[in-house]
Amino acid sequence: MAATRVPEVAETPASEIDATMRRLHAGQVAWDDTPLTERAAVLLRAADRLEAELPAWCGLLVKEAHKTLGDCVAELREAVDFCRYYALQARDTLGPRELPGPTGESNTLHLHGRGVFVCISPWNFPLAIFAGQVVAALVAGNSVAAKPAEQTPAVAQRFVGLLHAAGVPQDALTLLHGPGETVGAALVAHPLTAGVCFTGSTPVAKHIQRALAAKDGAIVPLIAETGGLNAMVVDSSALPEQVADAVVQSAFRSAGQRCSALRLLCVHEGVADGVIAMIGGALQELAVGDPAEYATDVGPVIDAEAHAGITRQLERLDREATLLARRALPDGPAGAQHIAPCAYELARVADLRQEVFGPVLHVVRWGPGTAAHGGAADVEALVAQINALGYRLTLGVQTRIDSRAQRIAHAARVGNVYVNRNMIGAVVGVQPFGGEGLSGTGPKAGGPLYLYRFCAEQVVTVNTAAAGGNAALLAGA
Ligand code: UN1
Repeated sequence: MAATRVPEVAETPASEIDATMRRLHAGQVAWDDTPLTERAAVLLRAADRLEAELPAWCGLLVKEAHKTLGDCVAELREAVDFCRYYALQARDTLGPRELPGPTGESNTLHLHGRGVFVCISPWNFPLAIFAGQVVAALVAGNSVAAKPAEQTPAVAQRFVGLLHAAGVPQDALTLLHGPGETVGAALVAHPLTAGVCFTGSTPVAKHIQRALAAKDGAIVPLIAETGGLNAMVVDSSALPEQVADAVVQSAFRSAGQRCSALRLLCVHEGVADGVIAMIGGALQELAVGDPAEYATDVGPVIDAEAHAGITRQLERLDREATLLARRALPDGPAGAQHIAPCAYELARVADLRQEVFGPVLHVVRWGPGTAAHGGAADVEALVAQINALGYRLTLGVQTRIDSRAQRIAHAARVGNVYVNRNMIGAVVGVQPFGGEGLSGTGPKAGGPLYLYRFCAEQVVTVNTAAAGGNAALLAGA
């Protein structure tokens, strides 16, 4: 399937960026003064519209992001959930709050928008992550300069149109198109930028952090959600069928193009052969093909550049690792931009050095018999090796021993642990999502702390005794 962009959009000229930021800066004041209930109502209207337009959104997501229909429906659901969750969170938690203190004064905590928030979002969730960032920043009282991924401008454009129609003022939200290196960098460096929310690669997040640190004038917060080298720990008590199902969902769904996806399956040596054989069998059953076909499990990767990059990484794996299984690709155009789902065995956890953002699973064995060549002798050593990878996003655990699952979860330095299930598709509100270390800065999207990071806090302390005294004097006068 060809990587068509629908429609071609022009890059925002450098000369327009400054004027746009000034307009958004001016517009933020009125938007922040709009009652919280009204800002929340805008998000609720947007959620209703999104839901009503499900077929059109699925059509656009398939066309522009090559998502399977199942992924499109899940993505729309997530976007709707973000709008409703942040609307209700904002109403419940962002209003003024009296802080009890000594008598004779009142103390009130007010939360305001920080100013112009720059939201930079990825192509792998062009609707859900784009929407989540933008509506969180807006409902907190910020104006937003939104820069979507270059690969998915039309989804972003349609969503911004929907938000404007739902009541977001033109001067509170603008879309800017173009590469991160030019448009993204100019937005981050702009003096009026009051915060940056970024989802994408770890190197780009670090680049943004350095650029923010180099700015004069203010210390600007960054919310970042980046990559992962996500592992699943399988012990000898795990249910093999459950493991195979969880692995296939976590490693190959969305063609592996999720930061939460499983990259490293760590399977106990006692059950490894059986589990690997079962995964190899399941791999052959995956329907690889046209994402617009209802039955397709694995569609193409996003574009030719991604395809070429993953292909290079696979050439390295062919040299350095052992191929365990590979699903043959369909012939012809349907297979043109697909990566064949596959699994490779590595000797050690530390041999996994980079995230392969595609349907590529790495497998290592652990247990006493593997220690001689650097394997982990026990589960504690295994978790220490996984922690040493430095990414701290998701972890899967497959065991029938509850206390072991709890011990692993406690020792693992990751943001989201999934026990005896797949490890993707965090549900907004109940599974706040995000990591630390090389995986990001938090707070977790879809969680109770997220909106606060978009807010500036102000405490107003009033000497009420003085006011009361004055009032009493005046009354007596
Ligand atoms: C990403 O892939 O960039 O839980 C993050 C999940 C998604 C992850 C999105 N919410 O699978």
